[in-house]
Amino acid sequence: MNASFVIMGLPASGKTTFLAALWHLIESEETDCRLTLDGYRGDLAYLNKISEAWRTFQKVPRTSHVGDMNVTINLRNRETGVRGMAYFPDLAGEVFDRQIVERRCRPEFLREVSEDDGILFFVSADVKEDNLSVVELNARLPDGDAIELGSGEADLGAEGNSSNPTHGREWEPKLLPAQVKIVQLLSDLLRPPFESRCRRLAVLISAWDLARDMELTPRQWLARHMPLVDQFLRANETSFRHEVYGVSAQGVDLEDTPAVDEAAKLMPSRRIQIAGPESDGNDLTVPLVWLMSAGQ
Ligand SMILES: Nc1nc2c(ncn2[C@@H]2O[C@H](COP(=O)(O)OP(=O)(O)OP(=O)(O)O)[C@@H](O)[C@H]2O)c(=O)[nH]1
Ligand SMILES: [Mg+2]
Repeated sequence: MNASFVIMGLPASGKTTFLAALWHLIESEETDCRLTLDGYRGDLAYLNKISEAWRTFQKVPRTSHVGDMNVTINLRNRETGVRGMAYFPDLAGEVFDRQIVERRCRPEFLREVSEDDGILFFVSADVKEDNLSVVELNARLPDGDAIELGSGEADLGAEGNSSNPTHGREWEPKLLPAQVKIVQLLSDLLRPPFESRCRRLAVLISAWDLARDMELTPRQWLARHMPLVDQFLRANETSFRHEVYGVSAQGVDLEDTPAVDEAAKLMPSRRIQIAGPESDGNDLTVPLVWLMSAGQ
């Protein structure tokens, strides 16, 4: 069951925190997981550094600051005894932002996608204002009547722009809503140079602790907050066999001191929460098992 996973996700979508929590979970064996650790290859110092940060309620470093990391973790299925190797490339989210804007990708990504046994696609539940309609956005523009007519050249800033707040920020591709970017990244995989085939896709809604009070299933959350992504996936079932999980790898919002104090009383692995289509628990290996079960 050698498996290569492709990890995708915009900046700050929870990729590294997931890897940090996963490494702690399978290395410490504090709780039972479907997959157990059977060895590793790659930068152990990096894995230990991020999982140490995770254990001590520190933010894991942004991948753009430390550089992309590739790790290979050997795993064994506790129930079947089948051994396998899982390859996790931990890339900075900026790599995916660049793909959207520049319409180019790295050759390694092309190769990884052609060999992939499943994609882990991270989407943060901490999206603010991503699903505002044009009407709602327009309502936020300053009132046109408030323009100071006749203020003339005296009002021009250093770059020749008026300092009047009604001169909004110029649009640029990075201002696209997250769900538009996500659909672009997924639809890229349907066209050359990517090989067109049916892929398994686990959508991991990270920071699930922030969404839990909404009492939605992860799939309902996606439909409510990222309807474009939901519709895209439903319309492309033959290209993406997908499952949606809510993942709270960190367990709490690190800015929420009382919640952090409360979480610190727990065994670290118990902080992890994952809501899946079948059950909830703390076993982060469940989406990996699902991805690896292709063809069964
Ligand atoms: N509340 C909450 N926040 C989380 C959780 N997991 C990650 N975060 C926060 O989400 C932010 C991004 O997490 P990262 O794991 O660094 O995300 P990333 O996708 O690796 O980001 P890049 O390396 O920049 O691409 C950080 O501020 C985390 O603290 C979680 O389970 N709950
Ligand atoms: Mg990262």
